[in-house]
Amino acid sequence: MQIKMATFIKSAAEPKQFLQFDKPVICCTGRSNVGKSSFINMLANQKKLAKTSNTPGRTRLVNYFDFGEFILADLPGYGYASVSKQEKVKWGKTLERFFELTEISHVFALVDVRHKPTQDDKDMIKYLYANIIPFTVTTTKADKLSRAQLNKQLKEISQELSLGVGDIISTSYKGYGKDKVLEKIEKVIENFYNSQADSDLDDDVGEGEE
Ligand SMILES: Nc1nc2c(ncn2[C@@H]2O[C@H](COP(=O)(O)OP(=O)(O)OP(=O)(O)O)[C@@H](O)[C@H]2O)c(=O)[nH]1
Ligand SMILES: [Mg+2]
Repeated sequence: MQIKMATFIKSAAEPKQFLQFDKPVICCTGRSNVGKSSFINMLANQKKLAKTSNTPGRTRLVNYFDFGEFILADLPGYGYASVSKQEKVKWGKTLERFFELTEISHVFALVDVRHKPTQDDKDMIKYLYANIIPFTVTTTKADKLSRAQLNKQLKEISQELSLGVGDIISTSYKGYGKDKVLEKIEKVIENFYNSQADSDLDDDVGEGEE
């Protein structure tokens, strides 16, 4: 698939501002500074669609982007050490409410390929598992490693997260891995409309019986 358009829709600071859509919603999660906003820009083929920053904790809101066939939501990063405990709890709650209130078709759970997944990364992935939210662990910053280092890291990350190496998509904001991400998104979109068609069919059956 090809991305034909990508525009910013809106930021939401609190649950009552969260939006509902009639197209699939795909999210990016990950630690502050992992490269969520850069990942979105890479997919959009735009440099400044999502604001990126050297300062961790830049994205403090849920930012919605319209990608035509789907919605991409950039979520606040977790695990930012210099944030007050109070603020961390608030972000955690906002994220949790987001997951509760939004029908999510897929999550790209981003982890930095240079490091072992942190406890926060593991907790995030556990949360997705427990809540039956489909996700793909996606590593960022592949351009910072040699091919050999990259393979070694991918192996270690997959072991840490009890995944197969083949389950992980490795990316870089320079475009590496973009084709695999788009392939995944294409399947997510297909599933979304197939399951919608199925539930329409169920509705029809229901009406016929009345
Ligand atoms: N070399 C390299 N740098 C990257 C890559 N992705 C992100 N970065 C850099 O990492 C820093 C953080 O990127 P962001 O995209 O702002 O990270 P974020 O996850 O959105 O961060 P928060 O909004 O703070 O949670 C920036 O300096 C980016 O330029 C990548 O694939 N390769
Ligand atoms: Mg960001």
